[in-house]
Amino acid sequence: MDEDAGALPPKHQFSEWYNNILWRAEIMDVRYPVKGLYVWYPYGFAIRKHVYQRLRDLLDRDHQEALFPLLIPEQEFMKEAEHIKGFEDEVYWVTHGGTTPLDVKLALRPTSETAIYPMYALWVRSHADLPLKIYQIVNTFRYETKQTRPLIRLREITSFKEAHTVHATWEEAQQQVETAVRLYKEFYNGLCIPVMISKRPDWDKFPGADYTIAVDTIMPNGKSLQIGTVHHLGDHFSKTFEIKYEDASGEQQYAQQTCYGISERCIAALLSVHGDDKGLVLPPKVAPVQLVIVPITIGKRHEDVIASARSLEQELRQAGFRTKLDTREMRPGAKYYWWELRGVPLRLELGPRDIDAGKVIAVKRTGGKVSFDREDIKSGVAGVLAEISDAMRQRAEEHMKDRLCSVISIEPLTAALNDGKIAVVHWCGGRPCGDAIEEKTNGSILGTDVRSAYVPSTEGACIICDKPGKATLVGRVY
Ligand code: 5CA
Repeated sequence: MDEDAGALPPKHQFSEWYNNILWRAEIMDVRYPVKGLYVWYPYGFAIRKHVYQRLRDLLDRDHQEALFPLLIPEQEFMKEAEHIKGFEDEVYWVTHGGTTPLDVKLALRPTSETAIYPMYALWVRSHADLPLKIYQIVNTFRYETKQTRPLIRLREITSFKEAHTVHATWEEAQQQVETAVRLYKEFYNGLCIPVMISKRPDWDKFPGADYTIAVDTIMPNGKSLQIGTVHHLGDHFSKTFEIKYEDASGEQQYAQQTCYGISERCIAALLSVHGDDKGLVLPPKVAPVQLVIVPITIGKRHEDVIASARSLEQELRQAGFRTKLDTREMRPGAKYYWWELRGVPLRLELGPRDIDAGKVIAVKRTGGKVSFDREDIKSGVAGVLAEISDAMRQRAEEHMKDRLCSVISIEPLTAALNDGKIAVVHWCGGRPCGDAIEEKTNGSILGTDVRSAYVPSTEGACIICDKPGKATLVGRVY
């Protein structure tokens, strides 16, 4: 790593900060020679591992994990009309096996409905097979034409968690949509990332869905980032793929379906929402290293300090904390800088005087120092890590609140978006007014039916036509 390449740009220069933090903290290497494809460094991958483990744990409560093929035969991919329309410009096709042209072209999955649902047609037989709730975590490919960005808009999405559920009735599928939204809220709460949940306008729903509920967060530059979506698919796909079940009275019925996905955008949000001018700030629950011990060794006490630090490391590891003892031959200050950049939540400093006094000094990545009695180190550390999580969550929520505003006419709306805000307006729900809002402000309608503690679900006159309208989020988006 090029450690001499100057300082990290300040966080308020967000795009430079983001591009820098990715290589400086060894998250992604962007030098892979294919546009939109990036390489996970080991440290970035370790963050991913902890984040995705949390996602798995949440899903494993009542979903089953499975794995479907990457390649989808053309005739399956082409079955659902809306779905094809939505994805036709984004699909990579495999046309040859070696030098032999394939009889049937194969799509690299952009998402897996058309890989999974032909199998669901075989698996679902009777109402006793329902509900069926399966997920997989895979790579997917989308030939994105908007600007690609690491972790945010990829052509190979490496960490696509997609869940696909099958239900007997539309209402049960609707219930599942709500359950999935709650699950995503819990996931992001664990990452201390505040979210806005809303119903996307019809023209922005998933191709082939009845409706789409989106989970967005606000990035430091004021743009909103869609970090998860939940789709009610109705019977669009079950009719195309013949997913039918025999109901209690022996009748054949088309099933009702949902699907919901999260990608490595959750990591982009994690790094961006919490980071600061010194680098990353990772929530303890997903930090690959939760505690770093930096021994302060001076002169004769070297051996003694290292021995104490080792025993401290061992004790904390045994207690289940992801602990790292940094014995490299570097100045302590350089080590502090190194671990701060990488977002380690708590640094423990141990010098001869601390050892003699039976103390350990702890420095929080979120600011502030505490001194622990060596004997109470385990409970002390656990308490401080919990405090760090709370402080991070609170700080992120304050940021979100600061970014939200209410607006009742179009000029102030444009001004608010220019100012990096996400605005709540009233909108009648009609496409012409929606288009007018988007064109006049160069923004996007995120959605209606907003579920956020900071957005009152009021009604009022549409910002364009004055007819009755619902609270609607508008912002600039990634
Ligand atoms: N089959 C459904 C649910 S799994 C689906 O594909 N939905 S999606 O198109 O909305 O994608 C799910 C989530 O993946 C999105 O909400 C977004 O957060 C993320 N995502 C979509 N495209 C990309 C991309 N090119 N790069 C990174 N993440 C992406």
